[in-house]
Amino acid sequence: MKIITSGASYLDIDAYACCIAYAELLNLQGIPARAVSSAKPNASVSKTVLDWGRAFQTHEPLLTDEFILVDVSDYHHFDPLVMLDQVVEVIDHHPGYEDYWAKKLGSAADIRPIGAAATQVFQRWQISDLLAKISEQSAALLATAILDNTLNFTSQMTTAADIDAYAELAFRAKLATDWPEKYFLECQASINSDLANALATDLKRLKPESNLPQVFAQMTVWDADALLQKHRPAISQWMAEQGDDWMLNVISIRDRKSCLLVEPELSQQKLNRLMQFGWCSGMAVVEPSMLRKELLKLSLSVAPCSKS
Ligand SMILES: [Mn+2]
Repeated sequence: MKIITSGASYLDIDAYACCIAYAELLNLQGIPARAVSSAKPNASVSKTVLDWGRAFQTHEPLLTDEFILVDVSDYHHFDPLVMLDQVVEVIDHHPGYEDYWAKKLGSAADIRPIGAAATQVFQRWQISDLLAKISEQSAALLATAILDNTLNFTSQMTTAADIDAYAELAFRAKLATDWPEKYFLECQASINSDLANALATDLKRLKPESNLPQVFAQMTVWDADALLQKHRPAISQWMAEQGDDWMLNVISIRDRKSCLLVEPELSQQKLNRLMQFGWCSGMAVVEPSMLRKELLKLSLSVAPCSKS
């Protein structure tokens, strides 16, 4: 059995969509495969998305299982059900582990800079000549993952392939033209209703020697100013409880900007080594918006922080 899974701590819409849509494709091709995860979906898996009703499957682990990882390639963060030496395929768009997997898996490692891993999975559907048979739900999931991960096509990571994939998938899923705005407003509503959970389920803990703050949270909303106006004190307090080196990237789709909330001086200094920021009372605005993986990429290109 091929087990399709992703990261350990939470599932965003991209990981969620890739697991489900890729399992569906392999099953259509006659390959036994299941979407399985120990992690819970985060705020990017909005209410309407959950209502599409495509849930993960349960699975009793067998020694003969093989693992396919989607939307993650850093093996420190794999779902705990994964047996590392039985990983047979990796599909991801995060930087840092390309060489490791290329050596291990050759062409079965598909790790490249692209807006969404969902686009990579879409391309597998396309190549398979089975696209006409994709379920409406899988098409809707992949399309929404592309919207989210490309920040409604405003991220610098967006490629022509992401735009083409969305057009094709949105058509097959019969998504309304106002779905992007509706989707990001739903994500914002979900964050508003449970702030601590939203922060905890899009948070990455990075190594101390990394050139980025050790606690790096991110959330994507329609209107970041409204969110921060309402919740800034609570957010700052929650983040400070996670450590003394932290940042939060609040991506505002409507305004095409990132609000970086970075209160510790040390954390601001780390970021200042990567690019210029105009700090103003613990915050800097970046236009156009930036994703965590873009900052990660920048951080890999400068010399490591000294471990003093
Ligand atoms: Mn992704």
